[in-house]
Amino acid sequence: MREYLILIPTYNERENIERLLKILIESYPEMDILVIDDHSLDGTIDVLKSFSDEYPNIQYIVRTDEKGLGTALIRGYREAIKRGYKYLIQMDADLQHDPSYISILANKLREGCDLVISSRYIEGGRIDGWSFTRRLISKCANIYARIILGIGVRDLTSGFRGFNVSSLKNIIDELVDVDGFAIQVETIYRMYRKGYHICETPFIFKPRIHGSSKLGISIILEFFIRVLKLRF
Ligand SMILES: Nc1nc2c(ncn2[C@@H]2O[C@H](COP(=O)(O)OP(=O)(O)OP(=O)(O)O)[C@@H](O)[C@H]2O)c(=O)[nH]1
Ligand SMILES: [Mg+2]
Repeated sequence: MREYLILIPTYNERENIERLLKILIESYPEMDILVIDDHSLDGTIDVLKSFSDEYPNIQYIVRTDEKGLGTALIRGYREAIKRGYKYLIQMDADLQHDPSYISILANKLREGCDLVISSRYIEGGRIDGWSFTRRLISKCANIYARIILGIGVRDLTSGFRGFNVSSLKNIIDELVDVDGFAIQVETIYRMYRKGYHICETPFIFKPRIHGSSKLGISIILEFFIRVLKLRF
């Protein structure tokens, strides 16, 4: 069994996932890749099939019974535990998460971080290409969660991160099924409560070129409610 699993959730990301998988194969041949797709209808699944036919280290799961980023990631975490990986790298498919940062995350995990977050809100990090409104939502979500939960982490919603799988194993049964990015803060909070070593490294978030965002009002609302429930 290999050490690293890269976990990527997808929903209608055909062009992006094709580009991303090509880069990952070139840059990180030693890592395995698992894509969790929620029955995309844009040809993403065809791309996944052809890559996994050609490269044995690329696998994918198409979910037909469930939908949503949160439960897709939880499924991926469970697979990483079941398959016995030591480290898990989680990233988006839409190329907003530059794969060159994976080596930094991997190093941090080796150095002893249980969870390492690619952070847009520490020195050296930033967001390129988001609208004012999108920035505002992200900023408010982070300030809100930091105050309510009392955690010092600056970027609680970043989906580009690395886990030590043995620590993930100790929180997996506490994770509540959520649809959207509330899962990102949920995992941080559970690990923080257990006293795990959480690190942040600076990261420049890139604009989305292909495909479209899946962020909607219900996912934003879910986040604000879920944070309250976590705390109280
Ligand atoms: N499996 C699965 N993946 C999803 C779902 N919703 C989003 N994703 C994936 O999760 C990642 C993040 O979703 P995005 O819509 O890009 O969210 P975001 O990056 O916060 O928002 P943008 O900056 O607007 O793109 C992408 O790889 C999506 O394809 C879903 O319901 N199921
Ligand atoms: Mg995105």
